[in-house]
Amino acid sequence: MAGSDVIPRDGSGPDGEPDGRWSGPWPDGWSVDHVAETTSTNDDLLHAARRDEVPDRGVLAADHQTAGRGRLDRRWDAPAGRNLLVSILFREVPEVASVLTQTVGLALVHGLESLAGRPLGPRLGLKWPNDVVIGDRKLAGVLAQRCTTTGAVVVGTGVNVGWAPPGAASVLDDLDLDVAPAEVLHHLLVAHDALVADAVGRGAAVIARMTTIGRRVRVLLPAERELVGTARGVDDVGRLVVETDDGRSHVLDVGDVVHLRPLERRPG
Ligand code: BT5
Repeated sequence: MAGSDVIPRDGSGPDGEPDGRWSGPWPDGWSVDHVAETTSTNDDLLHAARRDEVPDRGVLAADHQTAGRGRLDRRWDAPAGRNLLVSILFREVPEVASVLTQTVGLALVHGLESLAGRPLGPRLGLKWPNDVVIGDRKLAGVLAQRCTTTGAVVVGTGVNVGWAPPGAASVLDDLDLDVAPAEVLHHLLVAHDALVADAVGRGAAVIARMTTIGRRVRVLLPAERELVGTARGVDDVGRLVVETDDGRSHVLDVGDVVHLRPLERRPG
């Protein structure tokens, strides 16, 4: 995906650029709410989903989360006001729910390219299942949760805009972009609209940006099991296909991936 001229700028400010404020304007169809502090934007939207308070594509952003969560109840860290902490409620859920998660991740990649005004691949890409990475360092994580009563899905993302913990990447330091979290959200939503409008190209675009494919990986599985092999692809329902050294293929639903160095060939 090329730079800002490719992505339509619907809903941008009077001078054609979003102005970085939470008041918007936002692209059509998104209802964006912003709070200074909450426990977790995912938790808030999961509660709201049950009470019909928030519409489809309702968005909640916070400057600070006191209990920001990753997968498996891990923590998500960010100092107040520096990063994008946001969740989106999808009441209309496709048959394959992982499409929602992947689309948000890819929309972030495309949104950042739109902000930069140039392509940022192959360094900026997706890492299976739900990370956005620069090289092998995490720039953003995506957490999808289903509301058991309504079937709605909340997709939350934490993006390191101005701050990153040690070993992780940020938009400021690694892409050299000094932008406000609200601006990143604006570009993410515009890019999301473009991806939804091109449902056929979307799947291929996810695969094209999935840096895990072709890599030698260690996948940490539930119950402390692990698998080492080469990631061969992602199937139609978002599962990772890993070929182990004995030539067998394994199709994985869940897991944490570590990208390894390529196997060194022994001389002779
Ligand atoms: C994720 O989980 O990557 C999903 C993170 C989703 C956070 C958003 S923020 C808005 C919404 N509301 C929430 O409460 N959550 C969502 P996982 O793959 O499990 O990664 C979590 C791990 O990443 C932690 O155990 C840390 O090691 C690491 N980590 C924590 N904060 C980080 C950060 N800012 N940048 C990079 N890595 C981080």
